[in-house]
Amino acid sequence: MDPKAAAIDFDSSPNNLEAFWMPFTWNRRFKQHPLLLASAKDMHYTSVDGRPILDGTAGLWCCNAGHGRQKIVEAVQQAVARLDFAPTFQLGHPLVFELASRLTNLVPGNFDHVFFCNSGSEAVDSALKIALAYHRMRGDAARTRLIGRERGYHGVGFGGISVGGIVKNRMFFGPLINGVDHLPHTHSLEHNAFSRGQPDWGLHLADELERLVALHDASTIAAVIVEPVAGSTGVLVPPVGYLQRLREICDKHGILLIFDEVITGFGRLGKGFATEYFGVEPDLITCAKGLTSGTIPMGAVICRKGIYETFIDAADSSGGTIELFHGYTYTGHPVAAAAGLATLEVYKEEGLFDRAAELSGYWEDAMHSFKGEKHVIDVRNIGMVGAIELEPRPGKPTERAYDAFVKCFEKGLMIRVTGDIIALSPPLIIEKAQIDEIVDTLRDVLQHLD
Ligand code: PXG
Ligand code: PLP
Repeated sequence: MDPKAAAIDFDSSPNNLEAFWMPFTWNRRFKQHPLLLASAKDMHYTSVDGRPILDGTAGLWCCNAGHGRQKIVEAVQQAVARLDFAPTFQLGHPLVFELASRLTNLVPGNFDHVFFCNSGSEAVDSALKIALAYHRMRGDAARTRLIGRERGYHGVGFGGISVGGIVKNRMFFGPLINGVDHLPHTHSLEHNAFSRGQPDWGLHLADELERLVALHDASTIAAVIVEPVAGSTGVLVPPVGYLQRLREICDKHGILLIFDEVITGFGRLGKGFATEYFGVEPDLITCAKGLTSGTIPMGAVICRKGIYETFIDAADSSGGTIELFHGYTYTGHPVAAAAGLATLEVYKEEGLFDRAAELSGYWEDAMHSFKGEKHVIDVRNIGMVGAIELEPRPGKPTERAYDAFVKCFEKGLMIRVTGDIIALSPPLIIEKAQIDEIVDTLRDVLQHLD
């Protein structure tokens, strides 16, 4: 624990909290019963009242190297003092080129260019735009349709919610972008409850892509986007062979495959990326979160060989122009780039991806020890991710899991809940004894929950 961690002086009365419109939060309830964090170091947060909180979720699936890591902190401090900002439109600065090269080296296979942005949502919208423009640059401009998946989460931009499959994230926001269709999700309590790792049932669901191709015709479809493991809607692990099958069908029909690795990237599954873990190569990878271990916002799209060249060649053949009419003020921000470089160093020096792989068996056993526990109707796991699905209270979905979340926080453990599913994804520096602590605290909470 950080010896400096202590209570801080903060007026947490509802009035003082009012102005901040909190994201994905029941603001009214929160401001009456706030849960506030003051500091963080390694595996722990400290609450404003000075209590240590074990981080069972790496913040929001992002702090894979743990908190307040000296190397990253110092890199950020030095970077902001040296070059606070530099445009990357028609200009550049060294760190962002270095980070792009490091990232392409980190992904096995044919990935050779990186586009930077500031979040997973922006990475998704960037990837969708790159996919659409790519086909147009190749003279295949009719390929405009995008295929997502039910229960997919791809952030909150209009592109991301359109291909995403979460009703509440879509229903309030009008017609969204048109020409989108969805694959079925792969979650089935009936067939797959308590699977360890990848479930055996569900490969046939990938063949639904053939049905969509038959319906729309391949010549109208630009790209398919999926999370290799759906994170946000409760850790839905792909059935054995499912991602391979999607790749085969996309190849057969000239459709780009996008893996949204915002959660699965940077060691979460015990490899750098899910593409390596599953042995399936998409055309575009979106990532964010673990790229800087959550310290500075940054996202990226990593492109398979041939994508970038297509843009360059098309621009050359029209006499030379900007190849991609897309970018953010903060694309490749120097402080974020410094954070990214330092984070990759920490992952490498500490072997954190291998560490995750080594711990994943212990983690799996820990998660599945909840089988038979009060309220538990499913346990799922892969790499250093776990989910415990609770039976909802009759007529009151989400309440039971939310109560578990608050009780865990009171007992010094941070978990994440989505619907009635508890999702766990600790920093990859976690010790076995801390895995035991997560299990003991959560078990105690579940046993006392109505
Ligand atoms: N794609 C995927 C697969 C994600 O998981 C995003 C895109 C969007 O990233 P940004 O950086 O724009 O938030 C995400 C983000 C949760 C939770 O509790 C998950 C995310 C974000 C916040 C909460 O499951 N995933
Ligand atoms: N809105 C206005 C008025 C702008 O000038 C800009 C950028 O210059 C943007 C939005 C986009 O901001 P960002 O590049 O940070 O995404």
